[in-house]
Amino acid sequence: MTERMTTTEIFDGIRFPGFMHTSESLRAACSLQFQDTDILLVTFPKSGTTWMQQILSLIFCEGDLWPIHHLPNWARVPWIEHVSFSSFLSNLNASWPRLFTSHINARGLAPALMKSKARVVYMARNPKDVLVSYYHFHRIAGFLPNPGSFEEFVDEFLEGTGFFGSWFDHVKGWLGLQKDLNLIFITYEELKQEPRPTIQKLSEFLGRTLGPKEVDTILEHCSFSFMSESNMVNYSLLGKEIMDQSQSKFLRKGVVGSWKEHFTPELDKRFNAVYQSEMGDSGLCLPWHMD
Ligand code: PPS
Repeated sequence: MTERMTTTEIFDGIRFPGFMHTSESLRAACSLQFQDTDILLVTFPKSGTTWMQQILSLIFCEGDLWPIHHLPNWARVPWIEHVSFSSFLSNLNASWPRLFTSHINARGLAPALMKSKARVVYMARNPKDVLVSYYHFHRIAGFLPNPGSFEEFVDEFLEGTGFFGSWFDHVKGWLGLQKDLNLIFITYEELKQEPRPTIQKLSEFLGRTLGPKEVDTILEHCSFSFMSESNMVNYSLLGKEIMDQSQSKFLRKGVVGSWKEHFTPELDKRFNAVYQSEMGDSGLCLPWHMD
């Protein structure tokens, strides 16, 4: 199981951890036949993927919490590019729409998606918080290389040469397709600051009307405290060689703005300059303030 732990798979010029991906699994994801009823969660890593996987499961479980307590997130809302995707696919809950996850960029995945009316939930987060979360994740994930110094990691992030490619290309690619796809854009920050209306907006997009009690149940089971304790979403089911949470937890802080504890004024200036040149004239309406 751990034999590809240090393998890097390069696909379309982007590095992927070979432990979970092969060129075949990545190619299969990009040619998946989506159904109109499918729901695909797309994120750049560390943008709130697990949080949204939990929310999507809760929206469709209609009060039956068995899957929340007994099935790991990766089986409920599997990554389509994962080597084991086909076995997850055959075990999906038949009474839910097919719920999928992907970290692949729009260039790779949008052509297959456009052949259907599948709904896309694109979740994104302030890139400085993504970067900090990703840095800590590289320290605990056995299938990712040691991140080196924080400064080196910032450089790699800004160059877009890290695992899963460029955050800037990911966000610009997917949000640039808002008119072509059946897509809702949700931010980590709005979910944190206004969870109830954000979940209501999301469930309306997904065609589910939720009563206030259902929303209460969702809010309780997607809270940082509940998820931190739940083996089904906190990745404690994985062995230490895959994820060593003795140093830092997968659900680490779960806050907005923890980047401020890590960025020096010099790094911040460097980041802001690249952000401005990459996103400044993108024409996208992005909610993050970089200061
Ligand atoms: S991954 O590896 O790409 O699937 O990681 P991902 O799930 O996208 O991101 C992990 C970060 O999301 C935070 N998280 C949450 N924040 C608030 N509330 C809830 N319920 C929640 N669940 C997960 C998690 O703590 C990671 O962020 P950091 O900043 O590292 O704490």
